[in-house]
Amino acid sequence: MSATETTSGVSFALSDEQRALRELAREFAAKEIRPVAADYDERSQHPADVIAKAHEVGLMNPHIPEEYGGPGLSAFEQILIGEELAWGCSGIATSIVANILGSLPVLLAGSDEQKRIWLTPLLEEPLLCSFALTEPGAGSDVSAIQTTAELRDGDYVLNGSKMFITNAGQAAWFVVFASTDREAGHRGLSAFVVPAESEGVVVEEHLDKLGQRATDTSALAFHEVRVPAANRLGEEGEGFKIAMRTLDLTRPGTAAGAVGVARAAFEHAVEYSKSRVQFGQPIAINQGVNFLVADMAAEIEAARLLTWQAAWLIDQGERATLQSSYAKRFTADTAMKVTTDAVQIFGGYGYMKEYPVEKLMRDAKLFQIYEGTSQIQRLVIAREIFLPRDS
Ligand code: COS
Repeated sequence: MSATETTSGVSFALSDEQRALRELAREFAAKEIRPVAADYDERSQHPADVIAKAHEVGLMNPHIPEEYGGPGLSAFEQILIGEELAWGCSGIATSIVANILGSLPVLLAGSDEQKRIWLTPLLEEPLLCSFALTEPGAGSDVSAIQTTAELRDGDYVLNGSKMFITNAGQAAWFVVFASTDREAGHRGLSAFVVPAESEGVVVEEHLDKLGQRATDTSALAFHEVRVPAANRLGEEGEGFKIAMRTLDLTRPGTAAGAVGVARAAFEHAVEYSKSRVQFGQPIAINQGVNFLVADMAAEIEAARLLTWQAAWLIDQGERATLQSSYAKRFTADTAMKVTTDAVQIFGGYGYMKEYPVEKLMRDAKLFQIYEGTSQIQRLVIAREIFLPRDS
């Protein structure tokens, strides 16, 4: 498909099962997430109890296939859930859906045995796993990873540090990307499953963030950490591609989260503009306000459709690098714009913690940064246009 070719054969109709799934997630977000969101945000507290409830009702690990004990939901069904959870609170939602990011490398590159060892327990109890890619000096530039994995007496020995790792302080295991061949650049990166309890693994600090504060984001260090060779995912040197293929699949989920945040801000803005009276009439009457709301509505709709398209393509078994980056870029920037405009509509009240929209604006900012900044998405899109890859 070319960069501007619209997909054909798309149906916007949800099946009864998909409607029920969305309703389950919506109700969960309304009853279990929204009432506690401000408190978790204020305390920057990991939402262990909400995660346990999400696990209990089957909203965690939707991507794990039935043969490993999971529900095996499609990418499209996963994003239906993702939008609703983030509508509740994107900080809490990120804590829940980060298991998808953490475990996808195992699903993509692991052997059948590795999948049974690492994925099945995630279904049995609310265990967390983390995707440990980013480093203090290697964020956008994944090929600059400095963590090393050296083969010694049949084990790999890991040394290095990781930064901004979601759920790192809570995870049972990490997928760590490390260099097995420094000379080979990105072709020298490999991926390993590292149990959190391994000797030499240090969760360094819980980082204090602007938004999505309910998500635990921590730094990690590895000091002479021995990892059995059986924990390597795929072959040596395949780590970079495993990371890229993972991000192709997770970016639509992140995009759905951005849509959920934008939708929440939109709903608050509409309600407020109908009830706030200035100059003797609701401010919704003013074109200056209702044009803002009209743009919000249209952009959220476009953002959702791009997200649905990316997920749909994945479900067709197609490579969705381009469409995932379209969705991630557009939804993140839309969430930032919509939440900023919602604060504007609330005026002085919008800037106050007492009202919900300042949190949404803080939360939205992270969508333009994590899982590849909006600039990296543009870079991916431009490369797909000018230098398309075959696989
Ligand atoms: N799927 C499969 N393979 C891919 C791929 C993809 N989506 N994207 C790139 N590759 C392959 C390329 O084909 C190339 O293969 P060869 O080694 O066979 O030539 C290799 O990977 C290197 O690709 P490229 O030259 O494009 O790599 P760059 O170092 O220029 O980096 C970007 C590419 C910038 C896109 C990548 O580093 C990136 O995505 N950065 C952002 C990382 C990110 O999202 N971090 C957030 C942390 S996770 S919360």
